[in-house]
Amino acid sequence: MPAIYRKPLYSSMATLLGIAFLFTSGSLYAQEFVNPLIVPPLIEADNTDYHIIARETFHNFNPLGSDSLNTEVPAFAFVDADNPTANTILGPTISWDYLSELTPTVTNDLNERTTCHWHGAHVPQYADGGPHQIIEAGEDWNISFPVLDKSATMWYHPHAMGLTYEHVQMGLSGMLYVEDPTDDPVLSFIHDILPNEYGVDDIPLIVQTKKFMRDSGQIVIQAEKGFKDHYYYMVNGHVDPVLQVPADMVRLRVLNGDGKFSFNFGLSSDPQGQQPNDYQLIATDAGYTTRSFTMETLLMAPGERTEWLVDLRGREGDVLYLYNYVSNIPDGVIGNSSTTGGYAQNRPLLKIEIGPSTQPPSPIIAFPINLYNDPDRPTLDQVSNTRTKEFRQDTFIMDGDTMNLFNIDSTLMNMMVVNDVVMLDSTEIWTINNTTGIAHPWHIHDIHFWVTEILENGAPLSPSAYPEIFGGPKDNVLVRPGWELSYIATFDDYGTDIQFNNSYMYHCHILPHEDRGMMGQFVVWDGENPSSNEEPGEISRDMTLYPNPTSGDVYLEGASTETSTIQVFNANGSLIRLLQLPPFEGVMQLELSGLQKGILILDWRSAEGRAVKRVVTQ
Ligand SMILES: [Cu+2]
Repeated sequence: MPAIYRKPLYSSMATLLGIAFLFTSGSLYAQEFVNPLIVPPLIEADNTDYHIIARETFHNFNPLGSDSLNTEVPAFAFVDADNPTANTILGPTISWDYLSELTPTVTNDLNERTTCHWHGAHVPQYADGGPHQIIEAGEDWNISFPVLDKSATMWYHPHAMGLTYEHVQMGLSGMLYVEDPTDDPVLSFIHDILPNEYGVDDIPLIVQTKKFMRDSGQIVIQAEKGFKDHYYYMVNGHVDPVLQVPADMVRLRVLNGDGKFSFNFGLSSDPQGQQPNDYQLIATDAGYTTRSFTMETLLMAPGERTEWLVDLRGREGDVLYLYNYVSNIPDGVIGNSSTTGGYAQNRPLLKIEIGPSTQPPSPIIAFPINLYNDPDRPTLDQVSNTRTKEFRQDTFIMDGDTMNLFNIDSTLMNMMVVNDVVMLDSTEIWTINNTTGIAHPWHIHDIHFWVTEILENGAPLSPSAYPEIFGGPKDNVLVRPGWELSYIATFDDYGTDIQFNNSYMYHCHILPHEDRGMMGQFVVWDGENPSSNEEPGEISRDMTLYPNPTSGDVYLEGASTETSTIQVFNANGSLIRLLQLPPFEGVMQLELSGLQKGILILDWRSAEGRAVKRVVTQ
């Protein structure tokens, strides 16, 4: 193995000068389909104290290809501490059992901070791996928590504030499976009828893109945040790989692990994608669909997972391609031709060669098959609160520069603002409105949701036309321009007091958007003392807020020698936001955007005393 590469491992915009694109013309690289598909090693579910390491590595993304990308490229990877030499850029596939108690360790052997987020998992805040759970360079992250998810295909990736896209592009991501619980009769029956031999008839497919640059002879991953450039498409870390499967019922677990692009997946025997084959959708992000749905193409946004059954019985000797039908990707969805400057084109991504049957006969005779009606799925009569989030594009002034940024509710992510307080055990309807011209994938941590309604420019869409959105539980969904998408979810477990490091995230899963602040935080409040750090105390001083009433920003004039907090209540006395202020003397802008108009009561607690004041927003 070459010596560890100590130059910057990825190029940012600041270092673009002097670096050449790997492509010199506008054409795509030639497709060869000579690289084997890598199946990441599996960490079995009985390994409850598994240990993974984020580290620097080298990876050949095109090891048998004739293209100049056939070379060792500096990268980052998660590796299994017990099997660190596995030749894969993707992390091991980690398997969890329902209700098992896990005590994993994540070691950061990089030269910079990172995190490890279990995307899709219903875990405590301290184990979520979001921006508050930083693992500094050289440090271990030791956590323990129970598995409360059932039967799902999830994944894990870094989530450090401002660094997520770079770290995922460098290679840090892996699959996370929750196995079917054997004590649930329905799920264990489903387990018995579905293919589940890992890497044989149950295949993980992680689809991503990367851009490469040549830097003084060394090819490096280029992780800048623009959209209109040359990308290599890869599955499980190899460009244009080949997979051998038996002529049996085969299960594909597909993850869009890309940071930017949506893909429109189909299967075809034709390298030009003619006459796509049917396949069966059997699971969405967070678990099985209620029944199987026959699909021809399936639009998947960054962060989304689906599981498919492909009936290959009797097809020994045939070839199928996993195909990206770019020409059918709707307007405004990043990944179609116009949003990539014409770069994205209809293209096969994976060649599947069908060999002889090796598996026992599948008991499935015909489709559709009934799958799982989750008894814990919330119903409309349980709803106790609704809230609306808006995808927007607004002008922000940052360090003197005017920037036009995608955001949620006119607010950019602030680690010290709890944007939403959700009551423990409540069932809520959230509506996500997209007022921008670009589709954004909404992802929320902690919970799974069920989409209840989509309005497109005010008119309802038919759920039967979107089984990949309405057919099963989700944690990640593409909200297209002009859509108002509503979902129902229950926020049970893991109630806490209201502190910033007890927050879960919601955000756009186009990672450059997330990194630039298209993210917010919520706390699941247990209803006890809002903040156990502070006793309420007597109101001991005044504060100056202006303008009041206000139609926009609110400023606090005053001083505090230490970090202080402001609890924001609505007219009903519900705590709806928490702000943390650094020590200051003078005027501090308060982040109150995105809250409903009306009377707000601000309760400021600082070392100097407590002040309470009313603000009217209009
Ligand atoms: Cu976005």
